[in-house]
Amino acid sequence: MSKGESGDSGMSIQTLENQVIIRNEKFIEKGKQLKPQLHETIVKPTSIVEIKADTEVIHGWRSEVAAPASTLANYKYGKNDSFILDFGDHQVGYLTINLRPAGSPPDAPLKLKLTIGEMPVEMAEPFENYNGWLSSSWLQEETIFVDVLPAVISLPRRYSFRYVKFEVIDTSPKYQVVFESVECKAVTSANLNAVEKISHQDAELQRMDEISIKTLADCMQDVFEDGPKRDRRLWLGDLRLQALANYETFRDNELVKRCLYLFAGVPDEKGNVSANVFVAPKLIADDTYFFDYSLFFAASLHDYYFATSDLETLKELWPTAYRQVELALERLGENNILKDSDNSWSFIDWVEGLNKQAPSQGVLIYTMKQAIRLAEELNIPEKNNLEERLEEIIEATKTHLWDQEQQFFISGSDHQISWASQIWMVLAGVLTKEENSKLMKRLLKEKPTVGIATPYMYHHLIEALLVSGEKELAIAEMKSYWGGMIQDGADTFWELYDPKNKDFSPYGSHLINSYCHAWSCTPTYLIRKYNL
Ligand code: RAM
Repeated sequence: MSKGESGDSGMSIQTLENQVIIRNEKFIEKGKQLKPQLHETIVKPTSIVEIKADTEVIHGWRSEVAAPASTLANYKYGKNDSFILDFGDHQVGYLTINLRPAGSPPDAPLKLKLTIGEMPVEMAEPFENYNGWLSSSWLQEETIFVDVLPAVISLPRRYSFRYVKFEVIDTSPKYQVVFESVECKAVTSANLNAVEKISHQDAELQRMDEISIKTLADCMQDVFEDGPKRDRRLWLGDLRLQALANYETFRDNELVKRCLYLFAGVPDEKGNVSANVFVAPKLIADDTYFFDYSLFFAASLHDYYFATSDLETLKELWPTAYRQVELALERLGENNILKDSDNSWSFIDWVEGLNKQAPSQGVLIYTMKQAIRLAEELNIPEKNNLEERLEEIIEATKTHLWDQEQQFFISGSDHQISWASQIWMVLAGVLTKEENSKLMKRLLKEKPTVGIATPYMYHHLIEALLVSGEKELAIAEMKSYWGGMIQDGADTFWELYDPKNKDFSPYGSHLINSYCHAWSCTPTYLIRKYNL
């Protein structure tokens, strides 16, 4: 049974009361064996900064250098004093603070508050005011009591940040503290030396490539995390895009393999793989299932196989991939069109009011084609069944979802025309290349109101333009979107970005957004794969 609690965006949180998981210990063990080593680097802050209100910049807050970080130990801090350190770039890691007292012997503990953030806004807007629908516990902060000084404090939690605010809540009237040093032990499982450097003649694309790689590296931990600040876990939709970017850069194929085995290790009783898994305290499938994300298991296996030619893994994981397609086909009505229901059965994008029917039908066709390619490699009879079904489904899609008069795909009982529907139908190759190109141009010109909310869906827009042969348009869109993020100060690419509404968050507050997010890392894939 499934219950839902609605968030602001109309998507609902899924909770299942009687989720049954069939653990495949062999797969789980394989996933475990592939656990990566983390590489550690010590990073020091670059500056002491002040955060200034500025209506011209994103979120209304700008960081301004006040002094080099090397001068930190020149200052003494007492009750109600504070300062902010800038580490110069995005970091994922563990903080160590080296402190000594100044003045009389410390006659009371030091009470210190830390606020750790990826963006200036996190330093400026109090977390107490946060009222979004995701847990406030994702906001990174600590209150520490230090009984004995001098002290070296190594904080146990891993943070994702560029800025750290130190607020001395109290020392005592008799002493102050000096921060001798602060450093971060940055961690990643990515091997930066494995990436082939490119020097693009277009500086903007070069910068986009570099930031994408940094974004991907910071998300590459024990697994491909979606965001090292939030949700810090393995999501299938994110994995698919990370893996594609990885094949063009780090080529850490073992990490992709590990993630595939982890998903395949914990299906439900029907064989459905969940939208995301937790890896601690042990491998646990979340009780969230999305139509599109489950199918992306097949897509991710397809991409993995064609990147690695690892036939053994393909053979072992094929039944899981095929099962996702079988289950997806069960959702088709008699007319071979997916049954629509409330908004959260399929993810597609965070855009408000998006009907998921047509874009999901596109995802189904797209992944069926990939499954057929895999069946072909395996030389198995499933190929013919899939091909027959595919033909009927494409036929039905053209008959029921293509609106001849409006020249757009429509979705749901309200015949919604969304960007997502056109994009997924183009990626699915329902129409010819020429028709796709016309459709994409019409989309960019007419700009239907149900648009795009995430870099995730933007990735698909760019790829849809590329497969329709519209390279110039793809580059222009990439530059205005990811380029816009860079202009707005991105060190790593963000989970959400709406150039027209830069405070946008589907969670009710931009404070909880993730500013280093897996699904935003794909410009490097697009640039390298399509020779942009
Ligand atoms: C959010 C995260 C995650 C994504 C899901 C569907 O919670 O951004 O990356 O995959 O949505």
